Amino acid sequence: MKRILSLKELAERTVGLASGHRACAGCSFPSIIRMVLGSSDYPVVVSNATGCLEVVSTIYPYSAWPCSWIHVAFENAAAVISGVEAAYKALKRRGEIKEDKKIVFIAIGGDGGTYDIGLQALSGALERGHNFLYVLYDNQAYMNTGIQRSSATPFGASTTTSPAGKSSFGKIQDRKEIIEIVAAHKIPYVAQASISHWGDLIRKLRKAYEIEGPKFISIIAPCVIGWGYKEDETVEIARLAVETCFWPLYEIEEGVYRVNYKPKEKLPVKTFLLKQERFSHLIGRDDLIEEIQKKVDEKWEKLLRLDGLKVF
Ligand SMILES: Cc1ncc(C[n+]2csc(CCOP(=O)(O)OP(=O)(O)O)c2C)c(N)n1
Repeated sequence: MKRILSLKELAERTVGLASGHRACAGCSFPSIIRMVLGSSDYPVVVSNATGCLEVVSTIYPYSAWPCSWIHVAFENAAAVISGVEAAYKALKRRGEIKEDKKIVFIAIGGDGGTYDIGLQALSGALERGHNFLYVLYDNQAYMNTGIQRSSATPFGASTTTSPAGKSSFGKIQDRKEIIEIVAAHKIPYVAQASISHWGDLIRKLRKAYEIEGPKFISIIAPCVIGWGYKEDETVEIARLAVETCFWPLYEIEEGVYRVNYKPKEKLPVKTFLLKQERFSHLIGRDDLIEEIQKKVDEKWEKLLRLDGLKVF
């Protein structure tokens, strides 16, 4: 296991998303990508599904990516990185790439490109056992096309296609359990992380880069526009997601669940919800807030029960 980098070391690494990209002020994914790229000791090849990240970072003829980077469709980030990784293995077999040369392959997608339309490509790549890391930046809606709900959008959130109003309180369905779906492929490493707990995130990334086979890390990605909060509150919102257990930090390594962070004092989920415009219609709807709290508590208690258990 490689040691965790300090923030200073990470900042000094030249590999990272270059300044000058056009992400919104306060967007969380530039930090996510800097950590993802900066944590690798090896050259990196990225396939990036269409979505906000791809759109803002590669406006022709510019690119903010200092590594090999492939823009792919909404649906096939994992399929494309599978092909690249297979080609790399073939080139090694032919002696065109040296046996000891290590390259890290990463597919990156938003929640729409992962939970929804890219799910079949992801599932196929996991099942075939390609040696790659899938990074999901989970901003919980289709932000790039105008904040439409996705299957990652939380219960009760208002989006343009699940608007809160007189006859609705926002999205009526629960989030899809993507971590459990991915884990059901019995891959070596699955984790959930947050930029607010950067030491944990870097540790997870560096661990993933050393593991052979498919890896999946889901990172919460607060969105200033879609969630509705002030630009300087991004890390705070991500932290509240963790401290309320709305977004628990955990990993499943070789089938063993591990809860990585147990808040000393679990904050009520209300403190996370009511900081955001997408939930502002819940003010005065204590019944719905209680329902959300119940869902959070159930999931957290289930995780605590699983902590330390080997499930496959
Ligand atoms: C097959 C297909 N359907 C729809 C689209 C239109 N489209 C482009 S990006 C996008 C939303 C992306 O959402 P997400 O993956 O959550 O990323 P975000 O924009 O939130 O970063 C959609 C619907 C498309 N490009 N391809």
